Amino acid sequence: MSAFPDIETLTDAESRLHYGRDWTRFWTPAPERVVFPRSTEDVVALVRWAGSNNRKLVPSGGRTGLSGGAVAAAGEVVVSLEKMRRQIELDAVEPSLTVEAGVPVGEVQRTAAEAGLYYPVDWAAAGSSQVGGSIATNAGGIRVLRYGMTRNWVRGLVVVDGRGRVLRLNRGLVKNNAGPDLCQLMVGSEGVLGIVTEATLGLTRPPPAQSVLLLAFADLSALMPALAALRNALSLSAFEFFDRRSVARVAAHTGSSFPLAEQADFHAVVEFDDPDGAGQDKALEAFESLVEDGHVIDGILSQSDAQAAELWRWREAITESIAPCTPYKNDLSVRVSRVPRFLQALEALVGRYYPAFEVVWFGHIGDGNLHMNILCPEAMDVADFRAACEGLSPRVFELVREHGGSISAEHGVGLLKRDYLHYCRDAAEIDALHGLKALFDPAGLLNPGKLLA
Ligand code: 2HG
Ligand code: ZN
Repeated sequence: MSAFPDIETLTDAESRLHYGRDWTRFWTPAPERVVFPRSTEDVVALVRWAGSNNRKLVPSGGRTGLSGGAVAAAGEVVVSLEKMRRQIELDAVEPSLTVEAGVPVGEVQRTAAEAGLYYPVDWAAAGSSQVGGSIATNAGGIRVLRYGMTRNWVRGLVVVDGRGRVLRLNRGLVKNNAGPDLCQLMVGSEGVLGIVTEATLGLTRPPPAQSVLLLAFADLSALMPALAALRNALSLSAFEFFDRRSVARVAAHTGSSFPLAEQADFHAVVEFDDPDGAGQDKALEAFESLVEDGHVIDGILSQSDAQAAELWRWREAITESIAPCTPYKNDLSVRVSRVPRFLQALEALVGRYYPAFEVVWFGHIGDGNLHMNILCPEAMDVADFRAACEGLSPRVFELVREHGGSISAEHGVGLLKRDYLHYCRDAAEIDALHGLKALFDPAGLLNPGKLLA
């Protein structure tokens, strides 16, 4: 036994509820306490204390996760990084920004913009999510098509592992082939190998002015030909699709009316470079030929930044619009070339097995990533709903396996998908993951029960 280090702590019921959960609502938060380290050394002290006092630690950022990765439902100690909010160094030559883990991702984006630079990883919750969490989950978002996931922008990390070691990984280097890359190993490791306390993030030049096309599709099979045609014609930064139910939910939530006259089952928001309006003619030409081919039935092209932002809202507001329905989330991916066949098979499966539920589809189809949200009927008990969804999940995941895909394209495994990991990772791989866990966290102090059973 050792004494608790001198670190700010909250134990009141409200704080334990607040910090003990993420955006998922399937578990009852029950942490023992919430602690707020202010330095890497504090985190080391906490890991050592946990090791000698038989405690488990749940690293916690902005808790905007959707897989229960930051849930503390079993008496754990929540380690909130939110007081570690220093921006350490902006290097305009690299260019890169080094920050503590609790800095919100939106603040990274703002700091970059103020310096005439750009941090391109972006998603609806970027403003409230934190750098450490975005790295632990390898957050993706709406511009992966052009810029990739968070991991593409991580140039260095400071991590405290489950042995209490401070690992200073890659130290901001662009090229570093001195052996395997432990820095990238930590990205997406969901807090089970170590707690990120500092990060160096690469920045880039901002994109030129951009415009947005909102399209209505004849049917699901029109999506991929449209993506291919628009990719040829324009310099795309996003191609995000959503279905008719998403539109209805966003309309009800925001009180806005959908700007297209033609109601369709599927839509996409397409963002492209449009310096000095040079993309407009090309976009119209591409749009017209998609209409001629019968793929697209209606569309609108933004004429100002404000209108582009309005069009984006139809995609970005989906998650918040459906949140009150306690959605059971599926975050699936297959290789882009396999998307059409996969979507067809999934559509048939959903029609057959989910007739009692409202299923909302949207996602980053250009990355092969589909979000399928099943909404809890108003009259149904949440526990019964979850059990019903879990009963059906194996059918969906079997399909994912058949198509060589992943059960978690970007939200991570956490608690929600842990028991399904074998649908996309084989026994040898899962065994290797357990080996990594034993190497970095032999006593199992960090984020127990997440990712690995
Ligand atoms: C998005 O793409 C996020 O908007 C959330 O990944 C997806 O709510 C979801 O299922
Ligand atoms: Zn997403």
